[in-house]
Amino acid sequence: MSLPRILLDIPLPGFLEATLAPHCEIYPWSLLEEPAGDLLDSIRGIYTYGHVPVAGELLDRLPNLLVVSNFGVGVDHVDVGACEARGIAVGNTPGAVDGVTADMTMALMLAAARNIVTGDHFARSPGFTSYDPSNLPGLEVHGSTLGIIGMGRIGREVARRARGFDMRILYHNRNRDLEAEEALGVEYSELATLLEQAHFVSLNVPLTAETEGLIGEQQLRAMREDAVLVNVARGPVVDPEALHAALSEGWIAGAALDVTEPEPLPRDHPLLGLDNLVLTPHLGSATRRSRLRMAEMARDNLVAGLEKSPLPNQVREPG
Ligand code: 8YV
Repeated sequence: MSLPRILLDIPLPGFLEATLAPHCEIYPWSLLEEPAGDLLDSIRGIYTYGHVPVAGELLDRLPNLLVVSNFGVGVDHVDVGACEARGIAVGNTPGAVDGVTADMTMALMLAAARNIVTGDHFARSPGFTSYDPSNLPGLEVHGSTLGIIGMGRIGREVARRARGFDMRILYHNRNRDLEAEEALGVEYSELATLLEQAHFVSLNVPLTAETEGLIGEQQLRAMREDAVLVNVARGPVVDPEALHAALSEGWIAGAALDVTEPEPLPRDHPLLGLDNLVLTPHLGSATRRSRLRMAEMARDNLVAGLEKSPLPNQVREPG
């Protein structure tokens, strides 16, 4: 019996492709350049890895699509409503990325606060000739105030870690989370108060119409001058022009971004010239174990969708 056919947005590394190969026949995204016809009609699944938009017009070209399986938790690139309207199931990988993304949040916060990247460059440079106690004074993480925006699964993991650093933890979320307050000792805060008080502001929200541009000029100006902004969520949550102004004019002390808008930033983007910015290339969930967990979950969603069974992790349009 022939295997169901799926489209893959960007080529997968071998160890990930091996998880899919027994279950489906994989076609490249470039297939969509072909005119409508039997091959496109035969596509039953989409596996997204590289964040390509999966929305209306594309879905119209694949009339027999059953499932969109996303390798990752954030499905901001998938029009879930349009899929639901066509009876197409959408799957993601919650849980697989929570701990690692929270680890990355802490790593970026510490890196920005303690000049890890600048310090590394300096320690390798000819300029480092002798120990100097006035070198690169940083900010203290322990005992300071952390503001977590988005108290979902990742936000909670960040809070758990921050408790080990004796931080006071404020959080802002669409809904107050009394259980998290009780379990993690976090304090609910209006966004304005959080921005005004936090030494570190961590963005842990999904990208939605509500969170796009959430941190712009007004919010950055409201932050403390010694504050650091950490974004492991999605680039468009932060306005990049406003962030550049904030960092170069000293409205805030620093930022650490694992995600940007656009991503990657153009090589001549002014943010790339700033020393008070730590930047990583979307490594939030980049550990080998987490990649494998994500691959297994994404495969299970894909296979279930191809069999017209309920997905183990199905995304639903809110409301
Ligand atoms: C993934 C992520 O690596 O899970 C997510 O939402 O942002 C990342 O951890 C990415 O989505 C893979 O394409």
